[in-house]
Amino acid sequence: MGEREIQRTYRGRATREEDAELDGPERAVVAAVYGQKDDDESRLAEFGALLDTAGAEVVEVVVQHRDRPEPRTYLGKGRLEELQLLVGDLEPNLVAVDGELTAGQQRHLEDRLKKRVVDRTGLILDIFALHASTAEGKLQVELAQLEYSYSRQEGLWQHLERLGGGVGTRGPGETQLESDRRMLRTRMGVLRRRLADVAKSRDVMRSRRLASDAPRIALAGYTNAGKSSLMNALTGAGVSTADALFETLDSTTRALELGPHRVLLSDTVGFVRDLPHELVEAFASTLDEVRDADLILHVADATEHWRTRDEQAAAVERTLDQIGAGDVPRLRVLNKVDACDAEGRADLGHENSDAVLVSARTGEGLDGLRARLLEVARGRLTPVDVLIPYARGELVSSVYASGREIEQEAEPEGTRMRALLPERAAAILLADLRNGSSSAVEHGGRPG
Ligand SMILES: Nc1nc2c(ncn2[C@@H]2O[C@H](COP(=O)(O)OP(=O)(O)OP(=O)(O)O)[C@@H](O)[C@H]2O)c(=O)[nH]1
Ligand SMILES: [Mg+2]
Repeated sequence: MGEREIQRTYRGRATREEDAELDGPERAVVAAVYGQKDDDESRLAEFGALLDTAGAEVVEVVVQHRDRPEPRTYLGKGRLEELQLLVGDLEPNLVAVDGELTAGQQRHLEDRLKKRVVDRTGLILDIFALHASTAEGKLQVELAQLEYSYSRQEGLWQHLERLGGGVGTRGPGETQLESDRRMLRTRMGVLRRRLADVAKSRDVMRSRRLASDAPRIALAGYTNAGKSSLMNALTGAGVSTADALFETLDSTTRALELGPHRVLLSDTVGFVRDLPHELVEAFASTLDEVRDADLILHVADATEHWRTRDEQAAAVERTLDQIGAGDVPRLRVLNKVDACDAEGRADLGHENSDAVLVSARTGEGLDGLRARLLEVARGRLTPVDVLIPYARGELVSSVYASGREIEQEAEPEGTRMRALLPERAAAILLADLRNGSSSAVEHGGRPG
């Protein structure tokens, strides 16, 4: 099967350039069912930002508060009538639903409103399609989109089956559905195999990184928190940043030198509330960097209201659990403090006593962050303090080969060396010394 451009979920255009050629953004009416009243504002703001990133502006909003959506129609009767009137009045390009629609609900709404209806998962997939730039990213997005369509078709299929077969369900419609599903399955199989191949070649690089002694540190957090900006501020990596959601899809890893130490810093895709599970699965291998990290820098946006930040942090933690990174140690980083006033900063300090406050924009707090990362790098090394007999000069070279913070001093019986060594190198050095002249070995106690 030939390569094909990934399709955006709710329209055929595939690039930002093509979007820009249109006259302005598409106009969207938003509909949502929310459980609690008090977080409408932050939820709608976030959904608006998602739409904005996808190239649409919100012209009107209809929110209903209830525990769960109406099974068949999503909104209740009254609200749906209201929405229908609004849509008739405003003539938007689409209706965007901040929630997950079943295949049946989506069809019902589209039939009723005579407009394109996009749900939250569809919208997020759309943004991923828009931002995917590497071959791997494109494969991952296409796989996620197909899985999404596939599960919707299953819904449709069950719907037909529930009708019990017989008049109106037989014939080409049914066959078409089956052959569509077979095609989807075949294509998904191809994509999975290709992704496995890409992952294999990436594994070679990854295992090289795993073999290196440098601690691996992953930036993770809510989308738009400033992870890539922080990556750039620390390493000068030149990763693209923007006031857009899911600007980053592919992982980037750079070395960060901290005096005599170095760590490997990785920037990855951001998370969001209710991140479609299709995407989490499709991006699983990209998220290896996070799962295998020695430390996760959980970056959060200090300018958000604390309640929103708490919810975002909870969503990030859930996703980290989902990808198997639940046990990796965390360091909280609150970014964008330059945009907080004095009072806001004081509150941040009280609320998050062990978080590091930084600004990727002004560089404020980055020294403190570097100091924390330095601690991590030092903490992974084993301090040694040894006396190496003059006859065994090769051991002095071996300390220089992998040691950090090395101190050397000539003593009557040999060379005194204090250093921080990777655990394995320390074990080998001590064993070598023991084999040669066992009396020379001492160990423990930090140099300096
Ligand atoms: N005021 C202020 N804005 C910042 C700071 N850091 C990042 N930003 C802005 O926040 C927006 C998002 O920054 P990114 O670095 O792209 O965020 P990200 O977390 O990588 O986002 P995704 O890759 O989309 O998940 C951009 O508009 C940045 O200019 C900061 O320290 N202060
Ligand atoms: Mg980014």
